[in-house]
Amino acid sequence: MEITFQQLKKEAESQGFPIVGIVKPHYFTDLKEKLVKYVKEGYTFEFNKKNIEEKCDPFLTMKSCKTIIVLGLPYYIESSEENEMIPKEKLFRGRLARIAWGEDYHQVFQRRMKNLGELLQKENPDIRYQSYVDTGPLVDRFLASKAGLGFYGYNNLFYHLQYGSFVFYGYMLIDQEIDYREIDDQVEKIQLHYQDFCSNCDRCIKACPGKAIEKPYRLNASRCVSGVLQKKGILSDEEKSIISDGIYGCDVCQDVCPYNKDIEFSYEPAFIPTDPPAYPDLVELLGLSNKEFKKMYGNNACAWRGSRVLKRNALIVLGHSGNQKALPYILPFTENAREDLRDAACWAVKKIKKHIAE
Ligand code: B12
Ligand code: SF4
Ligand code: SF4
Repeated sequence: MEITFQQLKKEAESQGFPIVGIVKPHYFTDLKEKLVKYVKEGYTFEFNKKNIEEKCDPFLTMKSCKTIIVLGLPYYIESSEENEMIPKEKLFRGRLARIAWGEDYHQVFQRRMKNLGELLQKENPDIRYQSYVDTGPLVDRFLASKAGLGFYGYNNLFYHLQYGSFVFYGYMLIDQEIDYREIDDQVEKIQLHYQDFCSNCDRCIKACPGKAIEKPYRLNASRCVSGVLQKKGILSDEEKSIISDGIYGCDVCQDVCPYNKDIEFSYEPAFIPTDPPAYPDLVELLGLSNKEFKKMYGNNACAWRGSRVLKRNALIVLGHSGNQKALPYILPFTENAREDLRDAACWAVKKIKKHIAE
């Protein structure tokens, strides 16, 4: 029995996905052009070197694919002191970007996509599906734009008209057609992704701490704080200088954007920060054993890079504080066996001493 778009929307909403769209799979020639241009201009990133053909041809992932279901999960939680997202005192606290508030969105997505897949199979036991979020073979934002779910901002983020840019996207490839006639009214919206919604605005470009938005729609990932904080090993002094209080992710280009004012909040309980809080205690983080780190941070989106990267970032943030009271917590790391931690600690000590001397 053929599934209708309305049915799909209802099922997806029942699984906590308020944003649903569909894309008819085909070879994405327009994406290919963009990716080839990206590579020619040198805008590649370590996560970005996967096979271009795989990104442009959904049939290489699922030969029998008939529909791509695009799902969006808004994550802009209202901040308030009551839910302890705002620190009572800011001394020696770092900041997690909103992508790392609460439970890891990859886990939330995968669980819900599995439930949705099973619901679809209840109606049609023959359906086969493959689901992905963030780390899949296709390009999440490109699919969202193809499904007519919103538009691109100059900051490279994809905007939903109701929920702004604070939305995660994932997708499911299924081997069954959905009645496309029902989304004919979206056809016009599908063209949205090529329109310029930002003309006369450059707030994100100006506010970006790493000057990573080199021109509209073009992100230099090697200068993006979010990318720098994920890097392993020793960071250059220039990289250290663009980190302020962030230990994972950066929200600056989204926070300054007028399209993110008055957006609908996400009431998603999974994304309310608990342990770790949105502003983790850096001294506590530096003292965690691997086992304790796993317990506290294991279900958070920032955990995949491991405790060493976060501890290195915490040392750099302490350095930026310029506060000599942080020295007793940093100094032991200047003799750490790990070169990256030693380097970050020595840099932080120098930074604080310079601050005191000024
Ligand atoms: C690698 C990666 C990163 C890297 C590099 C990003 C990059 N090079 O663009 C780093 C670590 C820096 C990063 C940072 C962030 N990321 Co990231 N990242 C990814 C990932 C895994 C792959 C991106 C990719 O392959 N890009 C390839 C390029 C070609 O595609 P694209 O990024 O969609 O770029 C589009 C635009 O450039 C646009 N475009 C290009 N030219 C033109 C011209 C015109 C005229 C127009 C209109 C559009 C346009 O078309 C491209 C195709 O869709 C995706 C998940 C995924 N698998 O897709 C998440 C993803 C893009 N990231 C996401 C998020 C949330 C972030 C951060 C906000 C996290 C944070 N708070 O720190 C920052 C934002 C940085 C920013 N300003 O974009 C979300 C974005 C959601 C959204 N609403 O847009 C995604 C989709 C993850 C998810 N599944 O939800 N990320
Ligand atoms: S996430 Fe931060 S560093 Fe990256 S582009 Fe946006 S403002 Fe710049
Ligand atoms: S801040 Fe301005 S230029 Fe940047 S994405 Fe928002 S509207 Fe576009």
